[in-house]
Amino acid sequence: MMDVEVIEKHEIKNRIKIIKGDISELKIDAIVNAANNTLLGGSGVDGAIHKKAGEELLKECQELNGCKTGEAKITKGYNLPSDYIIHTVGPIWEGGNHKEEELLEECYMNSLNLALEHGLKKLAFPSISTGAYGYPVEEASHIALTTVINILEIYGEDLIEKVFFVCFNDEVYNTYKIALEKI
Ligand code: AR6
Repeated sequence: MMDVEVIEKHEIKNRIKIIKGDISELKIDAIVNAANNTLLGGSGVDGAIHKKAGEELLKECQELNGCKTGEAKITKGYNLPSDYIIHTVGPIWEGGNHKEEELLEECYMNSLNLALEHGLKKLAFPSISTGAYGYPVEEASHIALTTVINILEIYGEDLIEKVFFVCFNDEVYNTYKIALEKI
């Protein structure tokens, strides 16, 4: 027989879905962008989002005055299928002793808080910091999942219904799957 704690954890895990694909093609309340401090676009997921959303996104981003590492800002989705984009800036991996873990946690927390403030119940994250910023995906996936699970324990399904983790390739996808099973 499962105890209450196990059942609760199982229910929270059901609100998380790990999928493979291009986050810019997703139609959801909000997608999260792994941006940089300028918020003016770049390569990777940031490049794909800006390209698909169009010039209007860049214009709105120019008004935002950048974004500090670990913080998050919201814009409309423009030509994307999704309604909103939450831009967050992950830490650059510098070996692990430069507050990387804390800053990565903040990215997930601040993004979820912004979603909550705007009444956005379904959102999707890319694997923040694990591309150009070099954060090892095994560590990053564990941080991403545990941080989100802890927040979903506080905010019920009526507030945050579903969180998707969108993995761009098999390696990232498999790492997230294994990380979730271990929690
Ligand atoms: N959909 C989902 N995931 C993607 C996509 C996509 N379309 N494209 C790439 N990924 P990265 P970072 C994955 O480099 O490490 C930019 O230049 C990718 O495989 O996009 O946070 C910014 O402007 C990886 O698993 O973001 C910053 O300067 C993950 O997304 C810098 O890169 C993150 O890779 C941010 O670096």
